[in-house]
Amino acid sequence: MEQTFIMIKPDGVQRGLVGEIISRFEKKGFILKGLRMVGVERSFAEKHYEDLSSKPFFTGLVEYIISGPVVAMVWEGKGVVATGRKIIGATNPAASEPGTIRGDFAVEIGRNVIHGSDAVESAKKEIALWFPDGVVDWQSSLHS
Ligand code: DAT
Ligand code: MG
Repeated sequence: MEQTFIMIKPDGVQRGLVGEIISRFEKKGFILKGLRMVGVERSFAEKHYEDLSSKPFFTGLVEYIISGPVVAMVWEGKGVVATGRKIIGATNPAASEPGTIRGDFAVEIGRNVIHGSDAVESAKKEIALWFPDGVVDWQSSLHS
């Protein structure tokens, strides 16, 4: 089953949006398979964002991600990578539709609350980076 990597960034944690964000993914019907609160090291943040290392905003982005704990998650479900990106909204909150997480809770592109993998391949890479020991392989027992 498809999985994606979702991270609530330091501003999302500090603004008390952890429950709201988890709730949106849960209510949609996606399944939480991994959850960790982490204080990220600089080198780890640089690795996570290595594809953006040539961008002018890279240093500021890394500073932001290491400025406080983040909540790292693995969510599972049909089409969860693409649908997760829709739930999150456009990168720049000025362009994120109302009803999306960034559209509802963010203003600044440099404080956009949440990260979500942009493709199935990058999701696999990011899950392996953030959850090197794997995730919990549980199935619902609601239906016996
Ligand atoms: P996304 O997080 O939507 O996948 P991305 O991978 O292109 O976006 O960039 C990663 C993060 O970098 C993004 O969430 C916020 C920051 N960022 C992107 N473009 C930026 C820009 N032009 N100025 C400042 N920060 C930017
Ligand atoms: Mg991205």
